[in-house]
Amino acid sequence: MSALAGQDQELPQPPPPPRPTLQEVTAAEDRIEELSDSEWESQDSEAQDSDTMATPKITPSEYVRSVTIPIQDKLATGTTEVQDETLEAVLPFLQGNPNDFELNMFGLPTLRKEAHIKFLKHALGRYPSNFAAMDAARPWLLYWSLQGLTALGHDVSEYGERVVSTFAPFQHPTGGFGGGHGQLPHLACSYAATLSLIIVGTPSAYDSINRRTMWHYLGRMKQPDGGFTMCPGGEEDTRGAFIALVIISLLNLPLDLPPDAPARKTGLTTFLDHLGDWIGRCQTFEGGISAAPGNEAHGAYAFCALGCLSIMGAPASTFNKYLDMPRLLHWMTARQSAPEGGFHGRTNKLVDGCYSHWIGGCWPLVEAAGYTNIWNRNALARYILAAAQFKKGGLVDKPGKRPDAYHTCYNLAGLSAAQWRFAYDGGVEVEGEVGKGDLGAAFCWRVEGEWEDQRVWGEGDTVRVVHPVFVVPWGKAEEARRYFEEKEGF
Ligand code: FPP
Ligand code: K
Ligand code: ZN
Repeated sequence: MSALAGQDQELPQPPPPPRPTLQEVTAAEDRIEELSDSEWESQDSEAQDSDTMATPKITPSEYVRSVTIPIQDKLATGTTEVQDETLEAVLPFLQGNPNDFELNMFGLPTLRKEAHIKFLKHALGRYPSNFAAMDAARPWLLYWSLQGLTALGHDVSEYGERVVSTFAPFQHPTGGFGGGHGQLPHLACSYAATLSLIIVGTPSAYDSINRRTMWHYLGRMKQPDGGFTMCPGGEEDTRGAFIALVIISLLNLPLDLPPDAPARKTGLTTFLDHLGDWIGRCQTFEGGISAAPGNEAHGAYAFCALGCLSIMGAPASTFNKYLDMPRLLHWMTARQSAPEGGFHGRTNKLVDGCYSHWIGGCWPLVEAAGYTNIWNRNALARYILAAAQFKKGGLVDKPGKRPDAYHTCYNLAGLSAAQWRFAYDGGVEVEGEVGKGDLGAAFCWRVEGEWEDQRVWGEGDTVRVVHPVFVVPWGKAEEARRYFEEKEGF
């Protein structure tokens, strides 16, 4: 199997890196914590006398503040054990440079673009037989690889024609895309296919999407309570709501439900009916957002919910209308792991590079709603550069894990959220601007520039701007929407 038709390459099988022990990592720290301030000082002068620099020139209390390890619960549980193991795996990469990467001017590993490009090009190639279980995820493998490559500044036009011909048989005669030829359509596949074709961005890529049948297919996913299912009879969750609006907005489909949409029987007439209220019902007691009303708040579903609201209208209006923002911000700020600096997806769970996007990508959206400067973008960039880069290329969940296209794509998208400053220009009318029709809100973003005042990434460590709502290269969403706005009807 291959993500992309017509290529013959072996997927690299790099060995996992050696894992340092917790003992090695924390031995010096334990010794520091056992010392009083005065003992510390005498140790320090002894060290200087013997002309070695065994301990840093700070007091224990300063040290504890500087590493910001949160207060630890004395009760040991499965949760605290895996958290300790995670710290054991991550700390050496934050404190040193176990992979001997080249360092930037801030002493952090540089973004190893060429190695990651090589990894993603391989990810577009052939897979070993055990990847057969991933067959229905081929659209995803293509999207993650293409999006990751563009974030790294790689020109993907060499793949354009093959992307179009690969997806052509995945499109179902009744609308939407499946995971392969002959498979039933599904919103996840339709999302990955649509974004991949929009990244290619040629007229033949655009025209390969049957917009009329897609509109009918999305109409069949709309539910009487306002949400969307992922396939007929499938889960109704915030992914469905986000994906439906991404596709309607990018392809400039009519906002009216098609005449054959079952939800019309219950009085609904447009894709937006009851949608904001349904998203609001997904906000939980913790303040975060879950897949569906009553579930546990989770980063990936929160991004989908905020992305959906960002397409429905200006974030400042839709977020404040449908969500309790102080509670949401409280939950979001608690998702940044300390001292790791990366994000985890839900309460009491582990830092993971993919949440660099699922949570990291929520920040530009809430910033567009007016809530700024309440997350640590440098800590995220540090986790990605120091802990999430695999030695032989590709990015990972956490040290000790193997790289894959998914974690490579979403670490890089999270790095874009950390590095780039956006402004939301809703209401500003510019001649020739796209997105003036229905669901045009996500076309009102502007790139202000890179964060410059405080940063830990060097010139070469900057990724290309990733669109904060559509998660495609900056400019590609606008080009697609313009193309479909200029088309008469379907
Ligand atoms: C839990 O996995 C994670 C999920 C159930 C989220 C999966 C959903 C996405 C990745 C979002 C998809 C988005 C779109 C646009 C379709 P886990 O329990 O292994 O991870 P955890 O311990 O980090 O929660
Ligand atoms: K995980
Ligand atoms: Zn992950």
